Amino acid sequence: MKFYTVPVSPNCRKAESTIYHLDLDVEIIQKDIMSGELNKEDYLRINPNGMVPALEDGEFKLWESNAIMQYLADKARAEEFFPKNFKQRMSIVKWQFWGALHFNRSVGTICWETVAKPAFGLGDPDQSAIDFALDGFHCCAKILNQQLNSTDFIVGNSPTLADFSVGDHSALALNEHSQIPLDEYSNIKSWYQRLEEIPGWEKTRPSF
Ligand SMILES: N[C@@H](CCC(=O)N[C@@H](CS)C(=O)NCC(=O)O)C(=O)O
Repeated sequence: MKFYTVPVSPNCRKAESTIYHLDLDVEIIQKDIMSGELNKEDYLRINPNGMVPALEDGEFKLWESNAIMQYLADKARAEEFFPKNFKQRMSIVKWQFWGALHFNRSVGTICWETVAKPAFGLGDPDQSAIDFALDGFHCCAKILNQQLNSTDFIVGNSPTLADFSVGDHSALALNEHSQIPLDEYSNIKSWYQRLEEIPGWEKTRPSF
């Protein structure tokens, strides 16, 4: 299999970490967003969106990070990480959708404005965008913080795809410049820190 990725991207991080966590034999291919290579014909044949991550397994091509993660977990027969039991599996899928559609929209905006944009030299944080995202963050954070009240990870006491998907911004959110109010949500903060200690996750930590 071949996996196309870029550094720092949370969408790439969660899928690439799944490869390392499950010890899968996959060729990692680093792409460069700024060079325009994602919009060249040969890459658009792999992902017509011109985005990373993407996966090739022979003739089969897959994009969308959460779909890639599910594919990889089933390939690895990772029963604990992505169980076959239908209700357990759907409990994980539910959190993957929630992460993509709700929680990480807010977290992503705040991390982009406060950590990534300045680190890439792309200008100062836009405080109005941050404030708007903070409202969304508080709504979602209450739910996640409550979920993490009695377990170390989102679905039980060991990591699953739910944690890798919902936690994809962990390093940026824990960054000293991030304006994410993690001190108000201690369960989320310690869960993010717990994620950062998982070897396969740690391996893809951004350099800032
Ligand atoms: N929903 C997609 C989002 C992928 C995405 O936004 N990828 C970004 C990097 S984080 C990208 O490739 N951006 C390149 C561009 O927009 O030109 C997924 O989960 O895979």
